[in-house]
Amino acid sequence: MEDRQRAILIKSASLFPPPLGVKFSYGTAGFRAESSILSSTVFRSGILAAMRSLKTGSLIGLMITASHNHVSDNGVKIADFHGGMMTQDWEPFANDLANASNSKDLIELIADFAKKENIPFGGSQSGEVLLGRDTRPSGEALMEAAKQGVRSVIDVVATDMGILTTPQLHWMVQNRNRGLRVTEFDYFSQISNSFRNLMELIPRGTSPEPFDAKLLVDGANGVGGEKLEGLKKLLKDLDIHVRNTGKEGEGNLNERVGADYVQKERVVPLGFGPNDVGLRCASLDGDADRLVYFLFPSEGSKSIDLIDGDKILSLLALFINEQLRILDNKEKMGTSEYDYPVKLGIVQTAYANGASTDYLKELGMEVVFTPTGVKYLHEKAAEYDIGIYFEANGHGTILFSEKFLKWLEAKIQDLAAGSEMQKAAQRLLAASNLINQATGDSLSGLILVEVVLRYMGWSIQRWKSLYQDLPSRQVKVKVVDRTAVVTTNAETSVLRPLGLQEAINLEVAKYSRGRAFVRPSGTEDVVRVYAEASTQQEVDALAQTVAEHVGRFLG
Ligand code: NG1
Ligand code: ZN
Repeated sequence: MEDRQRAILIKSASLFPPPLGVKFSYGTAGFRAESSILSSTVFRSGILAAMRSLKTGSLIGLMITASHNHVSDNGVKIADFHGGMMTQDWEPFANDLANASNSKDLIELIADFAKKENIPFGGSQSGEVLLGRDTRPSGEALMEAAKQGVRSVIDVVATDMGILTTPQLHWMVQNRNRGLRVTEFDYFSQISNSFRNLMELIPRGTSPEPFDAKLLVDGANGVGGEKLEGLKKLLKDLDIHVRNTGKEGEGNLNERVGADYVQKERVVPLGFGPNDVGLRCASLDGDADRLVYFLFPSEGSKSIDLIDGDKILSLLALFINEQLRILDNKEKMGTSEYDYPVKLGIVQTAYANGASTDYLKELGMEVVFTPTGVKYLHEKAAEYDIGIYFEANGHGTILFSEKFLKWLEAKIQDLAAGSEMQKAAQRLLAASNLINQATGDSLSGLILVEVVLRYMGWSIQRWKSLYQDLPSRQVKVKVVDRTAVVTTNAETSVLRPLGLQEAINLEVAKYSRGRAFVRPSGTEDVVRVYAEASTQQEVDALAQTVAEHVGRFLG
């Protein structure tokens, strides 16, 4: 590293001293912490993103958000050149950077890593980092810290995109690196144009009942509601009403609102009431990368009927499968030339309701499991021609491989105009343009769900009855050191502390259809407990005793 670069880094790093005695870890979704202790980590993440840009010769993204967490928290994560999460190979370096206790150690770490990775500091290569933030008040100052980090690497520019949803930033990085225009208008246009294409491909007169266009959306008082207000102007045919938009007087970010609250607590979010009984409702999270639907079943009821990520996944899988079935009709095709063995894969985590997995498997689909965190699900889904992944909490998307899309485009040209097969191919192509190919996105996901429900002619009640969820319960246990829990088998069994898994097994064995697992959260200082059983009473008891075991083993 040349002297000029070293001097710039030393000077700027001295403005962002790290907090004493805090250990940061690049977890499920980057770094997260109470916002007041984050500026050094965000500044250093700016350096990291700039180095990644020099290394890859591409645009890199940096997002400042703590998603569904409390408004006083914040976080930072890096979007890699393909628009997905940063390569896991760089996570140890990210941790070292965040935890370096002084500027001197920091510069040495940077110099060593740059040498090892052949990062051309001050060479012919230039770089760029695209930055976005959610609506958290702490975001503004943290954005400045991130920009200073980026700019302290010579020849790397920082482009501030202001307030964005997390998926918008990922989408922008992916598409800019493909040479496309990526303003917010481009993002909205792509969604609305493919929505229109899909609407035109809905067979007329097939729906058994008139479709209720009205949709109520809980924006979690975050960035998603405001963006949806913008997007919906381009969407005729949908009657979207956004609540909890975060405007003055509407309430606080994620406080008794939003997808995480609705999914975990199963209660009506603020802003919804008895007048909404029976209506189709959806909930976004604070940075708009999660989506769940819900239904307020009756006036007196406090709880809701939840339609979680697993059921969104099932609906989308049915739709995709149906189009593939139409396309694969060999008799009508009369030729084997089209007989492309499309591999459709479904990716879930251990949090997926057991009933959803059974349902998908009974339909003959290939279902695979990964650990929690979209970085794992996304990577797995990308192995298929069409990979559909969703976490139960509503974070997910459908990935279409380049190879499959090329094949699809060629087929659309070849197939008879207006034929059922051509329409099926067009629907798949439109769906691939609609739903975010970089990461799970509540806005594009919501619009795709809406159009698929119309295609199916389904009400939310019909959708809900696809299968009956097994009663489940999630609880959090506060512990001194969550890293003391080490898991294996896609997080379904505990290796350490010794004896904890045996204790869980004994509890699970007491219940019919019992299942339980524990894992350390990657975003909060807790150990999470998940349980399933055949009745709510049983599952509550199971979750409770497992939580007690966790407390005892880690106390
Ligand atoms: P952690 O805190 O690691 O459980 C949570 C979610 C993940 C993922 C990340 C990122 C659950 C149980 N966990 O991770 O699925 O969405 O946040 O936001 O919902
Ligand atoms: Zn989120």
